[in-house]
Amino acid sequence: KFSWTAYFDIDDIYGFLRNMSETYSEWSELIVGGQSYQGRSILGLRINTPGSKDSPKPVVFIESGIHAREWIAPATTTYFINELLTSNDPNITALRDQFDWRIFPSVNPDGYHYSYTVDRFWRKTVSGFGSSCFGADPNRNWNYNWGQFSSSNNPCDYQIYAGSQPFSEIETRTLSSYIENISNLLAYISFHSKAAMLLVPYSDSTKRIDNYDDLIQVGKTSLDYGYEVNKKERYGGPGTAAEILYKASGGSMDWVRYTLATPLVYTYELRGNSFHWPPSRIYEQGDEVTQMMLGLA
Ligand code: 0X9
Ligand code: ZN
Repeated sequence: KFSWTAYFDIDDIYGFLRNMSETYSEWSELIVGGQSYQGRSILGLRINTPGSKDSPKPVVFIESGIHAREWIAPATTTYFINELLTSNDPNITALRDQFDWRIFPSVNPDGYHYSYTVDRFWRKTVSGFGSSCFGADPNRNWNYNWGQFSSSNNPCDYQIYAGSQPFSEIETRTLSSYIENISNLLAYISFHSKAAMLLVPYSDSTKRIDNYDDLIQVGKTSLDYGYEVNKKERYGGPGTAAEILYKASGGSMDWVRYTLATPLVYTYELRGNSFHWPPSRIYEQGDEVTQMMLGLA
């Protein structure tokens, strides 16, 4: 039985999505954002309450779990889906009705399963599984300034191998083409852990993008809302990864911003003092993210 008191493997997460799409079929549908190396679908949920056919709503895209070991991200994302579909809080029902949500709890499903069953700290995809070194960092593999910063060209690098070329990984290649075909994309949000900070594009440059001030202002409001849950430690930022974390190239958010000129693009680094943040923390993180999404909206 699916819950937020434990971490679940990919089949259970996908089972939850199927279940929700059946229970709330008027408001939601299963969507396939791409494919994985081992033949899994990148499954997500579209949440779009009726009445929007005539006047399309702005799309908010959530990409979560691109790094396999950051389990709090998929757990928080399913928590948020559950809030959107089941809450009676008028703020949250308004949030649900206001946007056309595309939410993908685990965009690296093979890596997540490998982390769940074999190697807890696995971060990459599992492409080329069977050879002595396999997998690439899917957040170094997107086709914008590929291979520049915090990127390795060594397939044996456990963390930041950027892949043999941009979009060498089927996950990033298929997901990027799904994203390109979305019209009306207002916001692209990526969930990672565990730096507890809010990042804005670009990650490999301190140069400020044209709506930087707006992004920071909206981001601050999002963090203020989140603070009401934890009330002790603030998230760092908002700021660029280049300024407040480290420079990194080939990430999804930079590609989305550069290629699609999406107005609102953020990476939320969720909390944790280890990639294995105890499951007892899922509720708090889920509530915090729900508030942060309200702040953003
Ligand atoms: O290094 C990363 O990919 C992210 N940090 S993590 O510890 N979760 O691995 C930071 C991502 C910053 N954003 C982009 N590079 N697009
Ligand atoms: Zn990450």
